[in-house]
Amino acid sequence: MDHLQTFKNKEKFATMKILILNGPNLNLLGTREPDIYGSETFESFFGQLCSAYPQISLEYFQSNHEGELIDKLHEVGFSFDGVVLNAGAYTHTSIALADAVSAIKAPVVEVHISNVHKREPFRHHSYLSAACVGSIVGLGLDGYRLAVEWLLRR
Ligand code: CA2
Repeated sequence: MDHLQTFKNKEKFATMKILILNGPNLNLLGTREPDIYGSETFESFFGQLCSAYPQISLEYFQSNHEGELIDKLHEVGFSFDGVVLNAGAYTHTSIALADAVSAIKAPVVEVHISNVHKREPFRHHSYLSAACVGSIVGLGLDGYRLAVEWLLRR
């Protein structure tokens, strides 16, 4: 029975596809403002994440353009098993991104590296939170890993 369960888990993980989607300016991670965002590049972190989860298919996409983020959500939203979304500053401005998250079938977990609630008031509101299954804020890059872990176990 144990063996069967392990086999079933492997089967499930083998087919799992998760997208990590980063918005504007997050391509600068590791190069500027290390006090807020840390000193690791996302590429380096993503390499470690892929090594930690060899049994699933992880894809990473970053764009500074709102429409490209929406297009990517449409592209994967009916075939992937989940999306981890850090929409950067579009979090606080974009009804269009919130509509895209609501429109797709894949569950979307919102992640913010910094604790937005400890920062300027304009960062306290997210248009995305209500459309997402949940949010992780202020835990640094580990928030992405925790979001992936949750998507795997749901
Ligand atoms: O804490 C987060 O993850 C944010 O989504 C980051 C956004 C900010 O607008 C949100 O309020 C919270 C900003 C991303 C900018 O990333 C940079 C990284 C390194 C250097 C400069 C900017």
